[in-house]
Amino acid sequence: MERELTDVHCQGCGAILQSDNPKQVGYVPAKAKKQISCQRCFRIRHYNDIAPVTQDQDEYLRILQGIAKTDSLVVQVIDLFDLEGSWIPGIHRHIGQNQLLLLANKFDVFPKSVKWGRMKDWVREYAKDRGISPVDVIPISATKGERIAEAVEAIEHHRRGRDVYIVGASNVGKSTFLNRLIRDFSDLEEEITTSPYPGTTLDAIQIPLDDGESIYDTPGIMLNNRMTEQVHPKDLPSILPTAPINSHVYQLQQEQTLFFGGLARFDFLEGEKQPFITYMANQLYIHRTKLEKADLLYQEQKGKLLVPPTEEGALRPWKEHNFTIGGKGKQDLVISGLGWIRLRGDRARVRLYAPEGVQVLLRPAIV
Ligand SMILES: Nc1nc2c(ncn2[C@@H]2O[C@H](COP(=O)(O)OP(=O)(O)OP(=O)(O)O)[C@@H](O)[C@H]2O)c(=O)[nH]1
Ligand SMILES: [Mg+2]
Repeated sequence: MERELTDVHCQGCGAILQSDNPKQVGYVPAKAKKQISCQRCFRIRHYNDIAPVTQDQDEYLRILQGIAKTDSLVVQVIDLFDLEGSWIPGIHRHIGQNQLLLLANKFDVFPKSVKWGRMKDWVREYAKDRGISPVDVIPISATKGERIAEAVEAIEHHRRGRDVYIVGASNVGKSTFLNRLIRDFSDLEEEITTSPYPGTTLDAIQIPLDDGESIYDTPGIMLNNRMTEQVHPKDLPSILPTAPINSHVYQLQQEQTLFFGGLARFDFLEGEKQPFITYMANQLYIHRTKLEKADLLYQEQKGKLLVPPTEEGALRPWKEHNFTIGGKGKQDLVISGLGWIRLRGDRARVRLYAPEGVQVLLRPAIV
C-alpha cells in the first residue's frame, strides 16, 4: 500500500502522529515527540478509555480498494458469535483477484460441546452462498490462543511470498490476532492497541515479515446492523460474551414474553408449550413475563429493571419482526451482536422487537 514516507504513524492504531490538535487522531504532545504511539492509544491501554472516533466509510473503502490492486493474500477475520453481522457485504468485489483466507474468531465463546469442524463447515457454506470460495477456513480464538499456529501455517502456505492484509468488520479481533503473532512468532516489542469498543484501529499498520514482505492490520469497517454498534459503548460489556455462553432453556406457553435487558423483546404469540433456548452473554439479564403485561412493564422498567440500555436515547426505536415457524427443523432466531434464540421447529408464531437497523434473521440451528 502506498504511503507518504514523511508521515510517522502511531504503532498502536496506525493514525499519522501530529502535535497540532489534541482533538484530532494521532495526537502526541510536542514535548513527547519521541513517542511511537498516540495519546489516544495510551489512554485506551492504561485507563480502558472509551475513545470512539467517527470513521469515514470512504476512507475504509479506499483502503479496501488499495488492497484489490495489490498481489497479496487477504485474510478476513469474522466473529463466530455474529457471523452474519460481521460479514463484509460484497467482500468479493473488494479483494480483486486475490485469494481469501477466513479466520473465524471468538470460537471460545461457544459451549464446549460445539465441534470445531461444524464451525468450519458452517462458515464455508456461508461464504459459498455469497459467491466466495476461501482457500481455507480456520476457527480460532485470538484471546485464548487457540489454533493460532494452524492459522499462521495456513497464512504462510497461501501467501506464497506475498504481503498479507488482515481485514474485517470492526471489533472482530483483527488486532488481537496480530498481537498474538507479534508475541508468539516475532521479536518485535510494540503491540497494536485493542479494545472492547469498535473503531480502535484507525489506519493500516505494517508489520514486517522475515522475507521483506509485510502483514497489515487494517481498521475494521463499521457495520451498523449489529447491536454491538448501536448500544452505548458503556453498555457493551453487558452484551459481549467473554466466557463460553451458558444456554438457558425457557419452557414457554403461548402469550409469554422474554425481555433481553431492555434491548430486545421476544413474544411467543401462538403454539403448543415448547422450549426456547437462549444463547447470549452470561451476564445479560433476561426477564420472563406474560405477553399481556409486557407493554406496561417495558414502559415502567426500561433503564431500571430492564437494562441495558443504561443511557437514555442511545438506541433507535424498536422495529417489529414477525415469523411463522414449523416444518424446517431446529432454527435460530438471530439478533445480530446480541445472540440467538433456538426454536425447536414446532409450529409457532413468534414476534421479535429489536432496535431499527439491527439485523434479525432465521437460520438453521448451529448448536
Ligand atoms: N471472546 C473473545 N473475544 C475476543 C477474541 N479476540 C478478540 N476479542 C475481543 O474483541 C474485542 C475487539 O478486539 P480488537 O482486536 O480490538 O478488534 P479489531 O477487529 O482489531 O477492531 P477494530 O480495530 O475496531 O477494527 C476486544 O475486546 C477483544 O478482547 C476472541 O478470540 N475471543
Ligand atoms: Mg484493530
